[in-house]
Amino acid sequence: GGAGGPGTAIITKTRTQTKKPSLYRVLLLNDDYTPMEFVVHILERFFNKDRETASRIMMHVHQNGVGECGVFTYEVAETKVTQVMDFARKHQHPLQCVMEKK
Ligand code: TYC
Repeated sequence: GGAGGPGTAIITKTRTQTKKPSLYRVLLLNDDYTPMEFVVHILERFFNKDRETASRIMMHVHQNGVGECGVFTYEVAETKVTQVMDFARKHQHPLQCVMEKK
């Protein structure tokens, strides 16, 4: 039976929005030249961190080489990376910002 003829069937599955968007970590990488204060400013300006949280993340990156600024959907993460990289370049700092799938 089924609309496609003998041996066919149409199965329709209805579900209420169980698909969650993929999430991406935005990471800052350490380098020897970008001023600590500049990194703290980046975290306040683009990741809405308070000064204390921003300072803690900056020191984590300084000591460990890499650290998480936030977790976002693809488009938002991409925008954050671009904003940070453009701002760092404008101020002639070598700061690197990347995203990775969680
Ligand atoms: N290591 C830099 C310094 O000593 C500070 C720094 C921290 C740079 C975090 C980049 O993502 C960074 N001035």
